Amino acid sequence: MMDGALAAFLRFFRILPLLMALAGLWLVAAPARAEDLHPPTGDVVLIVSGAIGLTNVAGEAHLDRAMLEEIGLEQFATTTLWTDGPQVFEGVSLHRLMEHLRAQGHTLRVEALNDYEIEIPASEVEKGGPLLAMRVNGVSLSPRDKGPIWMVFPYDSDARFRTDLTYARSVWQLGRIEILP
Ligand SMILES: Nc1nc2c(c(=O)[nH]1)N[C@H]1C(S)=C(S)[C@@H](COP(=O)(O)O)O[C@H]1N2
Ligand SMILES: [Mo]
Repeated sequence: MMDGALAAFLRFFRILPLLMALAGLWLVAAPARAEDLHPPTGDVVLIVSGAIGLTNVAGEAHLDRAMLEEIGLEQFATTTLWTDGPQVFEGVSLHRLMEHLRAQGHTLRVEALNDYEIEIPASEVEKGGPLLAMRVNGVSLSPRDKGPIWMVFPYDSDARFRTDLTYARSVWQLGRIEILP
């Protein structure tokens, strides 16, 4: 009896370094995962859900303005059907956002705050294509003026952006993108 207890005690000490190594690994790995996409601190302006590799809230990516700006701002000037004269749009490239969140799907369902929604094939989310604009001519877009996010295309740069399909994809008051497989 005594021998058995002693043997078990000694066995525990033999695997103790392994247990400590595993605990150490967990301590290092757990915070690193949490840092991949930190929780939003400001108002959430965009929720991305579905087939993405980075999430922070309930299996979705909840993004505030600062988080979108951290991904990288881009801008271009173009005229649009809905504005007078050339406008400078500034925001995050949809292509870049999809890369950042490690999106895997083939279709994006883009949803506005007002129930409008439309699907876009992932293959058409190209560099130099759709921009999630947060500012026009340096001024933040408010919800009453097509904000907080307006998906615009560089309409002036190529005739393929001046089609009814692209106009229909120019979703304003954009609030959510679901990545479908
Ligand atoms: N939020 C939102 N974005 C939208 C729409 C809409 O109803 N709501 N309509 C889309 C469609 S179908 C087109 S053709 C263009 C142009 O809409 P307009 O003719 O009302 O200017 O905006 C697109 N973006
Ligand atoms: Mo439309």
